[in-house]
Amino acid sequence: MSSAFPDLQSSRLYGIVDLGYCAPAQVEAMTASLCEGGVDLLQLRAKKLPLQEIEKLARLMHPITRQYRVPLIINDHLEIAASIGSEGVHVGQDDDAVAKARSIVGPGVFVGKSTHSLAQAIAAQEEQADYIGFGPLYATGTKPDYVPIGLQDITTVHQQVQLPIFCIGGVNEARLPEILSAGARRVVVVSAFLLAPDVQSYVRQIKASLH
Ligand code: TZP
Ligand code: MG
Repeated sequence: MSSAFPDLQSSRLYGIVDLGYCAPAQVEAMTASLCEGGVDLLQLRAKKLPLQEIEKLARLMHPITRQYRVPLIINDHLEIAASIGSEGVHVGQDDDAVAKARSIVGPGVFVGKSTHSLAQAIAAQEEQADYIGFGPLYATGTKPDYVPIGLQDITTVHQQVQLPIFCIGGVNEARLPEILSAGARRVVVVSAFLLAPDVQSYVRQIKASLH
């Protein structure tokens, strides 16, 4: 990743432009609001759009994220990440392995991995992911088929995994105190950001609680 971007260690707040909540026509404005509010990382996640459309959205987002020095991370699509030159990619348990992803996007691009248990988090560390998502902590409509893992493993995962750990799944302002008390240091927020009446100020409030 270019040194023009802050490193992952200093990143606390991760936003996702999820096309389940945000129409393609809103992506540009949403990207700007999330960046202006203060996300440290931003992902493009579009489970149902054709590849060409996803690439178009990624190309729309990238100049904005770059301007804010926010690394752009592409979910699932390694070829799109490689073709637009995003700063990161994110893979799930059923996607390509970290090494395969790295071989496609190149050594300067970080590779994040979703994990849904302590064992998967440890395995992702062994696989040399650059960061992990850990959750879903709570039941969430953004990933409806997953059983929530709760808060009880957050302390242990931080003891056993040295990678940056982003706790995810149902994170919102009301729950943040208990998530942080359980030992989380970094979070991903999706629907609570994208559905907020004032996205920028909601992001700003969450960010303030993380530092
Ligand atoms: N991975 C685990 S939970 C989740 C993903 C992508 C969705 C999180 O979205 P939300 O809306 O913040 O619960
Ligand atoms: Mg995936």
